[in-house]
Amino acid sequence: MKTGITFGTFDVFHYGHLRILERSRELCDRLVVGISSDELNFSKKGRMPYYSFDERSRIVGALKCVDEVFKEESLELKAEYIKRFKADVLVMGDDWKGKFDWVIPLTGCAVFYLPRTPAISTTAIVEKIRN
Ligand code: C2G
Repeated sequence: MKTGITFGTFDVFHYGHLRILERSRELCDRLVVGISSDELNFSKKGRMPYYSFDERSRIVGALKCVDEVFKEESLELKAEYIKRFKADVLVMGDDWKGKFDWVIPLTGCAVFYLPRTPAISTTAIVEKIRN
């Protein structure tokens, strides 16, 4: 049983989020997703998410390709999370390319960075709605 793990805020859920989760699930038998806490999002992006942690974790947790969700409190705890869920593969969008290779020697977990889905982002969606 190969366990995959990925992380994100998944705010204002969109197609790019869906595609990374579906492609992550193709690389494993069971997919666990760390949903950034509201506070972690604030530290990453300088603002609170539009959707609360509860809403974001409920939306992602409802997806057929996702088996379990949990709260991601810090980017630095990745090795602990990988060990907690016994993940064999970490999958992230390639905007993070190389940023999480440090977990490999600590966990033996493989790391894949997959191409981002072009031309879609939470920021762009919010801007479009605003205008
Ligand atoms: N993503 C994508 N294509 C997009 C937008 C996002 O493939 N058009 C991917 C990102 O690369 C990431 C995932 O979707 O792998 C979640 O994106 P965000 O919600 O923006 O999460 P992020 O801020 O990248 O947080 O510990 C890592 C962080 O929690 C990741």
